[in-house]
Amino acid sequence: MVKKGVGITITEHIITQQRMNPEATGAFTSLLNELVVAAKIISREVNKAGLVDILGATGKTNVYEEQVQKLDIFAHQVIVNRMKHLGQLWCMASEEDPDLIEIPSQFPKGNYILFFDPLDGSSNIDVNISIGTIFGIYRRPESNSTEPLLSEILQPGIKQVAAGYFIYGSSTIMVYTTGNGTGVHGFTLFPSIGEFLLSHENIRIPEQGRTYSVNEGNYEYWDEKVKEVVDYFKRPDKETGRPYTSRYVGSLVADFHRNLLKGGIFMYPADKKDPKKPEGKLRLMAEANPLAFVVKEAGGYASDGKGAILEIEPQSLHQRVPLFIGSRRDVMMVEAYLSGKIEKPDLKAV
Ligand code: AHM
Ligand code: MG
Repeated sequence: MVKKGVGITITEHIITQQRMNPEATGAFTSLLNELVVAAKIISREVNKAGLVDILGATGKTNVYEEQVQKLDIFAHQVIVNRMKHLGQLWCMASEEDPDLIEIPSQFPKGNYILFFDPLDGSSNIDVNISIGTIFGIYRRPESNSTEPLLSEILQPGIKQVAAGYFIYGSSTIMVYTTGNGTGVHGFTLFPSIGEFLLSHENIRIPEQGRTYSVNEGNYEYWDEKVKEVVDYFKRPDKETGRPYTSRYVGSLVADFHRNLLKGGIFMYPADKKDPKKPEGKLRLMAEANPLAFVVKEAGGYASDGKGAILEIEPQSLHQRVPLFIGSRRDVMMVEAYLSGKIEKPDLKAV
């Protein structure tokens, strides 16, 4: 990994990127900057969590007899509160809110739409494993509507103008891209100065990985083809670098980040575990689309097993989708097999 340019702050970077776009107004810069502030606040709370036992169900008290809030609800509120007054957003949608989040009438509205998962990996919050915030930004479609309409807000992921995530781990890192060949860049939070500094410039995901990430506890709930493809990654074969190593943290952001840097494939297939979730667990708008946008820009690929995640026409705000994401060759092979283009899993066929 190239680690150069240390000393460039995220703000500086966003401004430089903005200058490359002649139509840019600065609106986008202020939007991203405010998101960074929200993430710093979330990061501080996440770091504090183990110390003050802030965790627990909403309404419980912590060791100091203070009213505590679930950390994911806290993160949701921080983002909504910081973003609503900016004047750059047309509306927002969060994984923690069933409805569209409108901008209160006392604040001006803008031309961007923000989708986010405030604290992804919620099952890992209280066990000190990395969790994250995921975001995807779209432009408001041209229309005469005076209020946000769901039918206009729901756009395919390919229309995102920026996407990324914050990972709260051994360090807090922000990874983002504005697409269109501008690259994927990572910034590490230096707590002593409170700034994100460029640490991972122009991240490229390896064409093929050596790692597969999936919750294999669901094996018996998968269809036969998914079982077969996972078995394939485990079967030894020198030529294609198998068996792959298994790595599954259970925080999408953490699993994705590792595979982005080192190569690999993350899978959350559809399963028969819960009849209410026939498409698997992950959400299209707040989770799959932003990471699909990032991975595409880094040279990778994301599929639902039939086609590109970024091309899916969303039908609802919280729609779930099977997700196969990571190194291009690995994901292409899985898609080719699951969609019937090749008869058996075979990395040499793609
Ligand atoms: P969440 O948004 O409620 O945290 O759920 C999403 C998380 C992902 O981070 C992770 O990849 C997945 O759920 C893990 O699910 P499972 O425990 O079923 O493997
Ligand atoms: Mg999530």
